[in-house]
Amino acid sequence: MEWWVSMPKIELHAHLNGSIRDSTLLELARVLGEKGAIVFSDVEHVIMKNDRSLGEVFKLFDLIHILTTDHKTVTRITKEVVEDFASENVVYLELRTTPKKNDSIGMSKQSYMEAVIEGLRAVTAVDIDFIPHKINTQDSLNSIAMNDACDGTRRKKTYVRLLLSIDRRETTEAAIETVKLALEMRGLGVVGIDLSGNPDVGEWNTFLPALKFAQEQGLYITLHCGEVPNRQEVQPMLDFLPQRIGHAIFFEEEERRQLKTSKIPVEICLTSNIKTESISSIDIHHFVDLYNAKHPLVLCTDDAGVFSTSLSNEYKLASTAFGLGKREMFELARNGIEFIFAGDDVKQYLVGAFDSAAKKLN
Ligand code: 6MZ
Repeated sequence: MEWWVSMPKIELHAHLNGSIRDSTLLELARVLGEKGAIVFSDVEHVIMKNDRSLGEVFKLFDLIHILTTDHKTVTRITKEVVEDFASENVVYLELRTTPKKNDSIGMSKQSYMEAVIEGLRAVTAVDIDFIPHKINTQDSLNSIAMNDACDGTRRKKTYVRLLLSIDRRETTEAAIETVKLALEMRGLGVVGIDLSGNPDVGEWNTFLPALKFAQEQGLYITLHCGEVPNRQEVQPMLDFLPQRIGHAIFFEEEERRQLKTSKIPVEICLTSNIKTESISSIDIHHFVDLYNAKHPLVLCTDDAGVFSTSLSNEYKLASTAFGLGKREMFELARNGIEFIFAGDDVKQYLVGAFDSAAKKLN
């Protein structure tokens, strides 16, 4: 496992509230239990349950949101989630979360996101770079050179960028509000929009106006696409030409052909797909077909907390299940640089970070 942890990695599909440590969820549940807001023994086994259907996963999210939705807790979980990814050498993290509004505690979508940003600022274990700024290429190369020269004495650095999620339960107006917020928060590391939530709920046309607006304004877009069979949706989603899609499981032959022609990168979440039984067995996972076709792919965790996984574990799993060696897995991770929603300066830094790791790991 150690090798998979020390390999630099890029995480592009991680939901904040799905990535919380079990220990934190249990602690939050205990506190709410003591206040009489919930019955701790009722929720304990729900949190600790291992395998869940996709439907059960969304029920769990409703519970998690009860436990986490106050500003202080949002800040805490953000800090912990980022530290956990950084501790396994994730050098670039795109974290996505659904901005939430809760009048009873004075929370607006904006104040929710401010609490997230507060969490990024609170990270102490590593240097977090989340504010986009123009650094020239020479600076970037110098910074890698310094990293190498100091060899371990310099603090580790992780880039973080944020995606705002539109939940499929939301109305068109609510979705547009999220896009407007993303535009306002561009200077604070928000780079794009994600469409997620229970795939059995809502319709593509409800979100299309908000997504079009986001696209026109130059925000990057990633869509959960084909997580359940839905013939009305996959085609229009591909026609929309998002910068990336997540999952891409239930595709008809023609849709898979269109995907391959379009070269839209796919965020692959192996453990999530297996645990929710969207895919019955790993050896029939579409990773193999797409990988063999040299389609752009990136391995991701989806919900590291909910599915008890980590990005290192996803790489190890793919290596074992598909018979790929460390060199191929390293290349796969490195190829992710091309699909990140960040500028050339960040890409340049990451190329340097992978080059320098390659020297040490080989
Ligand atoms: C679709 C998912 C998901 O946004 O509250 N989410 N949406 N498919 C999945 N596959 C398992 N996993 C998570 O994080 C939790 C939210 O992310 C979305 C759901 O909308 C969930 O409520 P945030 O931080």
